[in-house]
Parts: sequence; structure tokens; C-alpha cells
Amino acid sequence: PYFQPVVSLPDLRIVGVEALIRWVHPTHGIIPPAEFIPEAERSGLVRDIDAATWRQACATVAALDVPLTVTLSVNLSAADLDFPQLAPTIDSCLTSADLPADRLIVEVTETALSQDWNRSRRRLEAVRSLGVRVAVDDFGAGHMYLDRLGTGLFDILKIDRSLVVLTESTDTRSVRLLEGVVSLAHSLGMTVTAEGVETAEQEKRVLDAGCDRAQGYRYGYPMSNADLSTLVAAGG
Ligand code: G
Ligand code: MN
Repeated sequence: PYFQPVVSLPDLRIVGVEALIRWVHPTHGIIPPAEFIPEAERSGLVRDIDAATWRQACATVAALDVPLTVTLSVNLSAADLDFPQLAPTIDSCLTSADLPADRLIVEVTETALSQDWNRSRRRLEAVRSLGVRVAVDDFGAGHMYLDRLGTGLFDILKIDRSLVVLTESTDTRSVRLLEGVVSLAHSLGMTVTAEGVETAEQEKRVLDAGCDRAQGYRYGYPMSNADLSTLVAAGG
């Protein structure tokens, strides 16, 4: 896993990291997940790859000298939601790293959730009963039945970068749209993270719209665990 910082708004302190899988290939260099995860899904390897990623990420974050409130986010794929042993696997990653469950967040896209909603919901409820929080990833870029947002299953809403970029348009409706999503999430008790923030202008827009957290190249690129340790040792 590589790690990308998540900062709180408006103070820009590192409050979390998201583990993002990368294939560091001896001759091809760093291969992004979009290029190998679809194949791993076809071959059935994706579940093992995901579990190995969570395990390593938990160990890395547990070993960092950071406040106990810094969280780790990991990504779940649709195949993980189809796995009866999902919650026990996550529990075992936490236990072997000695990482408290309240420091872990699992992120699921709307599309992965929709493969079989009732099953996804049961699996995520089991994960949540460990004390782990659940985030909707890339919100606004997939399709979701809005009633599912109100089930109490989700702790965090991650707003897709496309909605963040949209706020730069001269049409003020794009800002109203972001404000509306944030207010909907807040009224349902969710924390809101803006994804893919790259510029000062975007940061101002997401802050003004009421987002609680931000993530994106403005605060840090996904980095190796060595670079992450150096960053947090330097105080972020
Ligand atoms: O689906 P999810 O949001 O987990 O995926 C995060 C992906 O987005 C990562 O592959 C990461 O490299 C990429 N990413 C992270 N921050 C930014 C950003 O500021 N801009 C863009 N374009 N991509 C980003
Ligand atoms: Mn994610």
C-alpha cells in the first residue's frame, strides 16, 4: 500500500491516511490499480490482494508515531462484500497489528454496494459491529439509492473529485450542489471528506461548503510507508 494524507478543515492537520494499492513492478515501475485490479477481479485474486493490503496498512499505521486519533482508511471491492469472512478477516488485521478498531475506516463505492445491497449491508453491519467506521467512496460519481444513505450504516461521505472540480465553474449552481450534499450528509450524522482537492481555489470552495476534511494532491500524493513515516515525524 501507498498512503495519502487526509486533513481536517480548516486547520489542515493530518487526521488520517488512506491506503491505496500500487504494484511496484521491477521493470514497469509503479502500476496504478486501475491497470491490474480488473484482471485480479477476473482471476479471483482481488480478495487476497485486498486482505494483504489491509494487513500491511494496519501494521504500518500502528507503527507510526502519530496521535491515536489518526485514522487509516482502506478500500473494499465488490468481491469483498461477497465474502462471508469479511468481518473476521478485518478483525484479524486489527488484532495482529494491535490497531484499535476505531482507527480503521473501510471505504466502499456506491457501485460496489449496489451489486447486492442486502448482502452488502449485512457484511458491513458485521464490520461496523467491530467498531470500524464505514465510508461511502466517490459519492456522486456512481449511482446510489438515496434511501440507503439514511440507514445509519455510513459514518463518512467522501465526495467525488468531479463535484469538487465542478465548483470552479462560473455557474453558482455547482456550489449550491456541493453545499446541498454536505448539508444532507451532516443532517444524517455523517462526516464529509472532499476528495481530489488540488488547488487553493478548490480548498476554499470545499471549506466554504462545509466539508470537514479534505484529501488530494494539495496535501500529499500517495506515498510509500517510508515517506509517510518521514512526513509524520516532521509533524506533517
Ligand atoms: O476511489 P478512491 O477515491 O479510493 O481513489 C483514490 C484515487 O484518486 C487514487 O488512485 C489517487 O491516486 C487518486 N487521487 C488522489 N488525490 C487526487 C487528486 O488530488 N487529484 C486526482 N486527479 N487524483 C487523485
Ligand atoms: Mn477510497
